[in-house]
Amino acid sequence: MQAKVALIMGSKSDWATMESAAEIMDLLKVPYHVEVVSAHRTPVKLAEFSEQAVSRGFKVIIGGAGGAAHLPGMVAAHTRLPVLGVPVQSKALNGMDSLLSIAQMPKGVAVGTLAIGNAGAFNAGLLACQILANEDSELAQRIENFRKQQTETVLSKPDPREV
Ligand code: RP5
Repeated sequence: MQAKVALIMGSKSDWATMESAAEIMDLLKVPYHVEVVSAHRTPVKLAEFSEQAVSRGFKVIIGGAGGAAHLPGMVAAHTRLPVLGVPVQSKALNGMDSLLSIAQMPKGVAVGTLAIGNAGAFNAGLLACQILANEDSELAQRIENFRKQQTETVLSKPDPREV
């Protein structure tokens, strides 16, 4: 099936974080394309990838990067597709650098910024599915089921000492 989500990241070292986006998309049966595309090390590839994203049939792009995390913003500069940015937790500054680099976009070029680390990556995958679900009623139902199950799991074990 044609992948409608592009899951890209600045380095192979980002995969440990970004695989959380893949995890929820696998669960919700949404196909995605994965690739390392670096804003700093492969800038021409990043521009070409972003410019071709619409014609390749992608509907959403998830971009993860750490440190001076220009990737999501630079991708957004080259495409009208919605870009979800995931700040990867850096060693030096614990991801605050990544977060601010991704969140503080100038007016007129939008990036939807998620939380630092695995929770942010998971939610980026979930949000991409929710965007696609507007045009896919079966996917919408799978998301409803996921949310219901999550709620039931919390309600069924209210004792915090219980595993
Ligand atoms: C960023 O630099 C990447 O997104 C990664 O989070 C960070 C470190 O990259 P490596 O030195 O591990 O390749 O571009």
